[in-house]
Amino acid sequence: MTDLSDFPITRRWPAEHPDRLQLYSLNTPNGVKVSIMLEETGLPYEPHLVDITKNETWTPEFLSLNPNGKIPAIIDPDGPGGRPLGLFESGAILLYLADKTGHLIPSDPALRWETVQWLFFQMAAIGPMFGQLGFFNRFAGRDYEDKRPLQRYVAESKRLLGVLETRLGGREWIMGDYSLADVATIGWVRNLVTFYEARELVEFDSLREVPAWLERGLARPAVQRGLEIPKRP
Ligand SMILES: N[C@@H](CCC(=O)N[C@@H](CS)C(=O)NCC(=O)O)C(=O)O
Repeated sequence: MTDLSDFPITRRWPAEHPDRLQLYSLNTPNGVKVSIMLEETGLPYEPHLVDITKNETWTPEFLSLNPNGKIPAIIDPDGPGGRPLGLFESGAILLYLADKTGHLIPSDPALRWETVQWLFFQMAAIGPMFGQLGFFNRFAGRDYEDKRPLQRYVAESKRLLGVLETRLGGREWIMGDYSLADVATIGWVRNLVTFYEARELVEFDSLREVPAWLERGLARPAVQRGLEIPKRP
């Protein structure tokens, strides 16, 4: 049986099945990227709920796996060379899982890089900008008198949705075929128009391609399962 005792995180979140990939996460837009990916690939895994509302990512055990104190993070007991590998940053984890399983990334080198490019677009633009919009529209920033930060993130989020809208013209998915770029982006767009209550603010319904793409994504059984893993308490 695989021994994960070298990973202090397993003391707080013990592995019942140490031979399976260990997922430390919560079903936030960043968290669900990995659970959707795992559900899509069919790789056996054991999810552990890390409650960010209780600051559990800032415990020494969690920080031992991700010094940046953020979900999601994984340990793959069967990493490179058959040795356990710990990994954080959702984009890195998606690429790792795609390479490991041969799923959701094209093998053609040019198409592979194009997919990586759209993954980075989500990581560097969609996630941070939508996240700030959420803060200023739905959470603590909502009470700020100065509305300029909110306006800035609304404008930038609308612009980014426009980029996605253009890209999806004539394509069913971001890369044509379903890929990890869609896996990375679906949860964020869904969150923007639901949890962050920004549907009207960003004039989502004036778009054609993005809402249809979101609907296609949300219809996938693996996406539906992944969005609930690990479920908020
Ligand atoms: N760039 C990171 C961002 C991860 C991230 O921001 N995670 C949030 C939840 S969506 C978190 O763990 N927040 C807890 C906190 O900051 O206390 C990734 O993509 O993995």
